[in-house]
Amino acid sequence: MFCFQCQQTAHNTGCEGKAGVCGKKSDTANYQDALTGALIGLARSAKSGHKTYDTDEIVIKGLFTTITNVNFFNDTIKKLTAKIHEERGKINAQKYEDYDMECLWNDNEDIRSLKSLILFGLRGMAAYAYHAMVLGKTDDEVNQFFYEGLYAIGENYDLEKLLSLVLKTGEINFKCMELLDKANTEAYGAPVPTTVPLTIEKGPFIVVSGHDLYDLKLLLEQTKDKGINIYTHSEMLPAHGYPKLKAYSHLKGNFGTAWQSQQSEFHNIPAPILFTTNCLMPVRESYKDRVFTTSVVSYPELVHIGEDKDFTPIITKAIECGGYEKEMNLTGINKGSTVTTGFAHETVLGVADKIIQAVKDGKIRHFFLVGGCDGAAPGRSYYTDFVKQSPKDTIILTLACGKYRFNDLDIGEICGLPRILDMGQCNDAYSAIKVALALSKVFECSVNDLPLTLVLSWYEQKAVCILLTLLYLGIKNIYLGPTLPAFISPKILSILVDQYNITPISTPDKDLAKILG
Ligand code: SF4
Ligand code: SF3
Repeated sequence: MFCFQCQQTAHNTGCEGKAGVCGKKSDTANYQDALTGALIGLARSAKSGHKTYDTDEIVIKGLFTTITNVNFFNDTIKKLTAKIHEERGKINAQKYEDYDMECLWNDNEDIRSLKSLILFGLRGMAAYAYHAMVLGKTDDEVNQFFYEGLYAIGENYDLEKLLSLVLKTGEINFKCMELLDKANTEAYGAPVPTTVPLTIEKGPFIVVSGHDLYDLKLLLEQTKDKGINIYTHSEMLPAHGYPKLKAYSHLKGNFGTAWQSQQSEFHNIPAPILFTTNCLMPVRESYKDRVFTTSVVSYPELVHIGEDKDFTPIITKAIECGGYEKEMNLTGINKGSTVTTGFAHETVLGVADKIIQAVKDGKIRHFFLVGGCDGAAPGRSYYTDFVKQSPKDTIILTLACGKYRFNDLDIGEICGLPRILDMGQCNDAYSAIKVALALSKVFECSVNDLPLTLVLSWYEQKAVCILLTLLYLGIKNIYLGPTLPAFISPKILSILVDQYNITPISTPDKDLAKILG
């Protein structure tokens, strides 16, 4: 096996040998490579063939399946690969070969670097396209680009051509995030500011993790009036801000913190957990009988909820487990008892006048977007310290699961606005970009000249596609950590540093001093 797609890759060079740091075994990694190679074969076939909606769906599912912490089950991966081969035959009578991923891993390091940026960006984007697709929203340009990008990985393109495709991945991902924003807000309403308790009430409950709001909605519907409470986990937290999800009175609060703490947080939990997407970690014995998967997530021996979305096994398990006997006052990592969410673009732009006035009056000196993935690396305490040390006249915009490092902190308000504004999941980077673009219009300057700095944390491939979107938009001076991606070669890094001044994080005080100068 060889895999270096995520931030925790071994020695920051690549996972090899018997298993990756995430627990993905070598045979699973090899099956995932075969699946990706088959997708490139399908893209070759689609070039002169006639792809259909089914083909798009297979491509999106295939890419999503290979994201870190999504799928650990060889059977599912092999079945999907067989389906890709079958589809290849359906759309084109001529047989196109699969691509051998070894060619990529052994390629010249700069070519490999750019192709990896494209491939990992496509994987991240596929997740967003999938969430939009289940809500009935697709976009031809987005779908078409999956084929263009995959095709390119199998070709001998030069650096220049690949670099332009890297930026195009960012451009198309922006469209894809816009599509998902539209799908989510049309289905569930525009998010509103919401305080979410971390207390777990007594009695049966179900914990829902991952990013898929549609799965959550279906489960809420199926558990209505059954005496079972529902708690979000990790990236599902922003669901509380959506009016049509909030309306379910048994959507009670949030359980636990970010994904990397699940093994200790789920240890002996008296309730089942549903994983709708990443990040699933190898499941421990102490809670193995209570983890359920659905959609593209799967793991050996766990019950998988299929396309009929009949959640009966989870409901039965919740009743059997019974929940806690008394209310549990759980807290966040900084001992806070509630967190807030729901500050998406509509809400923030709804108070734009107030924000603009506060900036003009000097009450808001600077905005920081401190967001992205969480993870287990010790260096990630940087983000907690950064927020704690940020001056009182600054606003922290945040999104994705990295916020669990600080979202339970009470760091005060400015002009009635909380200083920490949670804009949502990682895909809600779209909201942050919308707000930044709107502010740049008002202040008649470019986004790079706004009193705004992006301090990002990355882990998996959705963070890759978001980073590419920011680069495509010409956003400079991004602080990135906790480490730089292993798949970016020194030469490609120097291009990114020269053109975009991407800066590795150092220490909160040094970076704050530099930014606020
Ligand atoms: Fe290693 Fe990350 Fe790949 Fe897992 S996903 S095998 S941790 S690089
Ligand atoms: Fe987190 Fe896995 Fe990336 Fe959507 S849940 S951000 S790491």
